[in-house]
Amino acid sequence: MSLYPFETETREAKDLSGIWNFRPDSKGVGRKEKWHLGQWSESQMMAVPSSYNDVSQDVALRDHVGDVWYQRPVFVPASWKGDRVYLRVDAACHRGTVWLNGKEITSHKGGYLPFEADITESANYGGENKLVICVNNILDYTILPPGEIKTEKHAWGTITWQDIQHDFFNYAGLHRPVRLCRVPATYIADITTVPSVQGTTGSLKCSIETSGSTPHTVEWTARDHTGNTVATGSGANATLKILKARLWEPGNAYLYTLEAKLVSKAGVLLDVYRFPVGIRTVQIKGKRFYINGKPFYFKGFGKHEDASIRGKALDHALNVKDFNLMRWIGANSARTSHYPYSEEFMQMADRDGLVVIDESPAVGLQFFGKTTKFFIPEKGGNPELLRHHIEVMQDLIRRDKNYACVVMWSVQNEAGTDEEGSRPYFQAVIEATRKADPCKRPVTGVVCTTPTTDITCDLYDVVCVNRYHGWYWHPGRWTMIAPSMIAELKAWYKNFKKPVIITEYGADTVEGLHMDPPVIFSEEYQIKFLDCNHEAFDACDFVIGEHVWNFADFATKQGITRVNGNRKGVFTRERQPKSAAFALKKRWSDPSFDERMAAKK
Ligand code: GCB
Repeated sequence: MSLYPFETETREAKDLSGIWNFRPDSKGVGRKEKWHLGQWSESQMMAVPSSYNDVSQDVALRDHVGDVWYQRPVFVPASWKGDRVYLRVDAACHRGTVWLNGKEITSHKGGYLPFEADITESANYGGENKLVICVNNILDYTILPPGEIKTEKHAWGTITWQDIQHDFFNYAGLHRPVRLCRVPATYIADITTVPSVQGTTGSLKCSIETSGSTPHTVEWTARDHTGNTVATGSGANATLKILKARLWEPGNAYLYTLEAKLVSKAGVLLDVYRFPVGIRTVQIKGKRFYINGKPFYFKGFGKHEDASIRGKALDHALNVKDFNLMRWIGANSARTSHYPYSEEFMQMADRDGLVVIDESPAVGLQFFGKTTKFFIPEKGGNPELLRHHIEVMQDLIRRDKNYACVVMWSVQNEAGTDEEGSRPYFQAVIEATRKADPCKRPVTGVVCTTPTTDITCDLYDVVCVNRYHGWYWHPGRWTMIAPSMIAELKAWYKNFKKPVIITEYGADTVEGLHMDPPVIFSEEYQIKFLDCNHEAFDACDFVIGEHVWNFADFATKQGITRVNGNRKGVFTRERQPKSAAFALKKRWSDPSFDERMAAKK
């Protein structure tokens, strides 16, 4: 995977978003019948990017399990010959295989990270190319998130379905853009920046990976928002020093433009890449989390990439609305629960000053007493899962390492971290994560175990806990929330001596349902539930953050505990506020809130 395909004077990217030809492969015959040759006599229309599930009137497509096929013609300009040409697929959920002109050019496992195929040799320049992508949505125990295909035999027949252990609909398809890209034959393959601050000087330690045979030198320039050069450097590794640097701050982001140029010995520009970069520091000391040396209290949400009709697809209008709502309500942070979000989302967070906990797609590694079997290869577990998990963390960090908004990695959500085998498994994942990040950000994982049963939390820098007193435990009994939460939080701190973020607390709420005294599912209960939790958080000086579950209502699989999806949103799925939104806004927008949280005793 190379750099995000920003265009420059040496680089081009054609966004292939639009209507593609589409065929669900309900009988699983596509490969045998060579659908990859792209000679289709019939097909449906499909939007890219989109999940395919909710755009159809066909229940079989909504609940489809297996392959679907996408196809479209692609024109590769003759002028691109001699350069490096590649296809970039930003997200094929959950497995993608790509053919160009009938030849397989790449395949990839994992639905939330980009992958590429070099087509420099195989493209038909100055003419049409047949692009075919097969996307498979099957989840098993070798992929994140894990799942299982279940079969039940009855006298009247056999039924088969995809079983999942996570609480969001298994949307699938080409969820993010597909692009045709051109870079020079000798090009910038990757850039790594490590920011630091010394007094009023900001430093960016920059390093570059290049590819290609033309000998070259590297020139670096950092510019401010007016285009003024504020620092320069040269060489594959350089440290740029910006005097009187403006720092990237939560809610008050400042981004410099970093430019890297490859110049030939004869002084010819070979390649140039520019991207926005923020300077900030992150540190944990004792009970506090510091950004730029100031104590930071996380207030915000666990989110989802989810909306009606397009499912999990990138939607710029929706993202802008979400960022506006987060600012409106006074949120300063979010977790990319439960998978890496689009690069465009990360860029918006960087620009808007939204602090991000960047999470892997390891959700639902809960095997309910059978964890040993999955986590320990010697006991029959599949080593493929751990290998894939480590690879996903490495790819995520390669993709997101330069974003100032990312202040912590989350390696998992609610794994069975009280079961034998989970410790060596996560020890390996955490170690690989720390090793992969050049910026050495803190690492966490989100637990739902108890302070006495968890066997992994000492491995993390921050204890992140999902807790639902007054909802899953003692639903409706809100008077119990504050005392039971305080007792539990204190036990987490006593046992692990790390700052604590409550990464999930929330109550399903049907907008328009009013009950006084408060009763579960009513708007009044959501407010009461949040208030009682806040009373507990405010009483614990080691609590450094609160992320309400969830920002907005979202789709789940069908089940008797979900009435039209998960309704714990503070906003509806259409992004309208429930009453709790106004209560949260009052708490989080209070000018003294951040100061009070920072000074908690
Ligand atoms: C959790 C999960 C989240 C669910 C939530 C709920 O603990 O992390 O994915 O949606 O609970 O509402 O049940």
